Parts: sequence; structure tokens; C-alpha cells
Amino acid sequence: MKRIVTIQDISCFGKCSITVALPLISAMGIECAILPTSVLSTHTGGFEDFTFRDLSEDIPKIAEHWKKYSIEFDTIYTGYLGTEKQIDYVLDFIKLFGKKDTLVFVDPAMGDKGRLYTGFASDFPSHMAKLCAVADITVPNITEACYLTGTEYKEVYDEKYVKDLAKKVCSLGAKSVVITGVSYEKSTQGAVFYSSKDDTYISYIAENIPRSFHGTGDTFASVLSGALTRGIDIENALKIAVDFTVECIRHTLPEAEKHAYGTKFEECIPYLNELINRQGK
Ligand code: PXL
Repeated sequence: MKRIVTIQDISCFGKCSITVALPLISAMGIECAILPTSVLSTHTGGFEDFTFRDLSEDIPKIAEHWKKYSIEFDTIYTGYLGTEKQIDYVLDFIKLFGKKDTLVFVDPAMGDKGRLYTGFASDFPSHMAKLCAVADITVPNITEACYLTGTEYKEVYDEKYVKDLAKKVCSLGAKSVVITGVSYEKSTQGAVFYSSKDDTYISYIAENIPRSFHGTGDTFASVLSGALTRGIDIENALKIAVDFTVECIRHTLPEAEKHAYGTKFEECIPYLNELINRQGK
């Protein structure tokens, strides 16, 4: 059985980060260890006066304890991190647990729709860029890729803009990148992969359901990291992650008002199993 450790916050209510990663990665037949970096009463979008308990100082202690037991991970998947200090501790964690064949998967979750999430100072992306630099694969959306690379954010763009953006993210040091939420026209959206080693692109574009729900970036990242950890090739992994995320949105659409805080991904888990089983891996 493969094993992933995911390092991100627990938002107690509102489906994102660990409350999405743990059930989805488990459902994919992969053991999922968690390293919670903070505990919030809710995620930071759409709720006011949320609580925030910083667990930064627990990160090195947990790592040290795990090391004593020689615990190992096939994949280190990092998501939302609340402070610069957490990024430094996560870099130390990767040095300690990263082996030659460990997949370092970095979701630089910090913004959307051209803006940083509540609570992040304008210099936060430059710290997140240090983490992306050590990634085998990083999965920013367009907003995050722009903040990471100092590129002007555009609402309307063409293929060249996205391809250049992907190359710029790799020039930070990441071996490969998936730009998520790519939409060249209203009716479609998808993801664009770029590998700096091979200088090749792979795009997977699907239907766009013009309604946004919280945590869909985390759904995409959890499924992509799980599929890659299972040994599924990037082309199929990309397809599975996009198709599943779109299905979660489609399924939640009839109750969109009630569920803006997160999709009803739980009811779509049988579809995820079907997508994975089709691969025979
Ligand atoms: O989905 C990303 C995410 C994760 N964790 C927290 C967030 C967000 C996005 O807003 O607020 C706490």
C-alpha cells in the first residue's frame, strides 16, 4: 500500500484542505498520514471571525517523532500553509523525509480570482515560491502562478499566456507544473501540465460549470497526487483529477446556495473509484 503525508491546515467546518485530502486519498486506496499546520473553525473565505490556532511549532516535533520510528512516505503533498515559518518547517520536513523516489507535490494554495486569500501579506507568495522550487510537481491556479512569478493577472487570456506562465513557474525550480482552472472560453475549463525536463505540455480541457465552490482546488490536488502516487501516468492522472472535480461541482449545483462552502464530494466517491479502477493500477 502506498503512503502519502499531507501537510496543511484543518478547517473544522467548510470542506477544504485536510477534510478533503484525507477522505479522497483514503478512498483511492492510499494510506494518508496528516500533519496539521493549524486549526481553523472554518476556512477563510465566506466566513467572518474564524478562529486560527497556529500549530507551527508542532511540525518539527511531529517530524522528529516519526523519524525515530523510521516512518517513510511515497509522496509528500503540501497544501495551504498559513505563515512563512510553516513554509520553512515544511522545507526542513522535505529534507528529512524526501528520498530519491519521493514525490514532492506542492499545492501553493494562497489565492484565486486575481487576489490572495484573506490573511496573506503581499510578500507571502515569495516565500511560497521557495517551496515550489523543490517540488517535483506544483499545481497553482492562474492567480497563484501569477503571484509566484510576478506576472500580470488576466481574466481573459490565450494558450500562449498559460504556456509562458507554466514555464515561468518551472523556472523557479519546480520540475513540473500543472496550471489549474484554465479557461480559454466560457464553456470550457481544465488544466495544463508542463515538464521542464522534457519541455513538453499536456492539456486536458473539459466542460466548465460556471459556479465556484470552496475547496475544489484541494479536490483536484488530492486526486492528482493520489493518482500519481498509484503510478498512473500524468496524462491519465490529469484527466481523472479534472473529471472528478467537475463531477463534484455538477453534483452539487442543484444545491449551490446551501453548499457554497464546499462540494458534496462524498457522494461522488463511487465515481472516483470507477475512474481509478479503469486504470488497473
Ligand atoms: O482551499 C484552500 C484553503 C485551505 N485552507 C484554508 C483556506 C483555504 C481557502 O480559502 O481558507 C484555511
